[in-house]
Amino acid sequence: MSLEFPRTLAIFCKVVDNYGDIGICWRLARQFHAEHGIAVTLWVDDLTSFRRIWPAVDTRAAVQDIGGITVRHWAGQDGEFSPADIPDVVIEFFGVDIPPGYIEAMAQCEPRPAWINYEGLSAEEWVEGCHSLPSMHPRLKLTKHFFFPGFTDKTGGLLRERDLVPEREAFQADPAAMAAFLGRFGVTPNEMASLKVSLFCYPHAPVTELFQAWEQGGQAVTCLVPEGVAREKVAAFLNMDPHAGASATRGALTVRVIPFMPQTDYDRLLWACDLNFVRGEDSWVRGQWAARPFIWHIYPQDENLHHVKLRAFLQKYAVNTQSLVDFSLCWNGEREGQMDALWTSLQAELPTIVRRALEWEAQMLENGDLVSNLLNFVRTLR
Ligand code: TRH
Repeated sequence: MSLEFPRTLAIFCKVVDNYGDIGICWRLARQFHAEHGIAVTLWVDDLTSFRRIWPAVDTRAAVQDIGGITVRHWAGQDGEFSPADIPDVVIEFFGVDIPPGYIEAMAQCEPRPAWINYEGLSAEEWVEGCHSLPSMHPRLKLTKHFFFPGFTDKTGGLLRERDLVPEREAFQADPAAMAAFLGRFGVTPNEMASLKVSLFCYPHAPVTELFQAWEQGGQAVTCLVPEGVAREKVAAFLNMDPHAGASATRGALTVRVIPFMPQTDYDRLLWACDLNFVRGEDSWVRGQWAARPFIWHIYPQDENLHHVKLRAFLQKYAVNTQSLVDFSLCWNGEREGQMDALWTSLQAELPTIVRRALEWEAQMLENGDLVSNLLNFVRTLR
């Protein structure tokens, strides 16, 4: 265990829906522990969703050790806690309400723990102004600080493990390794020569229109869809139940349903494909670290607020790649458009978008990695 502050840390995670909340919290927990030797406790209320991205999880265990990290099933807001139970750093993910008894115990600690509210990722300008702002507890002698991931050095930066880029570069420099990885999901040598696309989107994406554009297109496309993604539209194309292993070819398009895989394998899927459709937050960030073109399907919010967030990101990312902007706005229902025409323009600009992906990576590397930035920040609070 690290002798340096902080030595202990807890993360509180509530799974609102889908997999991003636990996906991000599990990456955080693993990196704090593996790269900084911190004793980490992850409180999570939904072990079944957790198991989906990490098969080693025991969904019945109240407490379990996974790779040196203590995972506690967060079963409610009750419970008595003492200062001895409180770590050096407490992270509430996406503003979840930590059990009142736990907060009472935090206030009895001398010195107080660092209390972090880990916020969502956005490219909107206001984020820089809110990053690291304090918030005094209305009753107890406690101060919480807001910590925002982001795309500039006036934010917390992006989650990125120390070995992520070198590991990816080694994998992408090894065609046999990529063929072997995709071969596990039935991808044939012929399909390895086609345009390989991974498709991770929400059910309302215009998947049917995209499949039609690919089917009638001039270039062979192999689309890999994790089981459960866009079920109805994939089933319609396959004309069968879209279970893992199912596949069909029509025209220039082959669709293969692949298993929902452990998080580390999902990274390799992004690295082995030529174009990735990603969504939400965590796969969006992994898509940015894959050095490949990606299309982001943003998590829908009321009153189309998500369109503001989408445009803010495209403004920063899709510089001089108008086809990427047009396709993304249509993919997110922000603009009508002919999918076959939008696809033809995007396809023509893919080489430019690959170069943009590498430029963007170099830019994001300059901001440091989020976990190191967060640790440097909490050290300034001590
Ligand atoms: O699952 P998501 O839609 O999660 C969303 C977002 O996090 C959003 O911000 C949040 O508000 C909403 O949930 C409630 O998309 P995201 O963020 O990409 O998370 C998916 C996780 O699933 C990510 O960690 C990668 C992982 N994954 C696997 O481990 N294996 C797989 O096969 C696939 C497809 C994904």
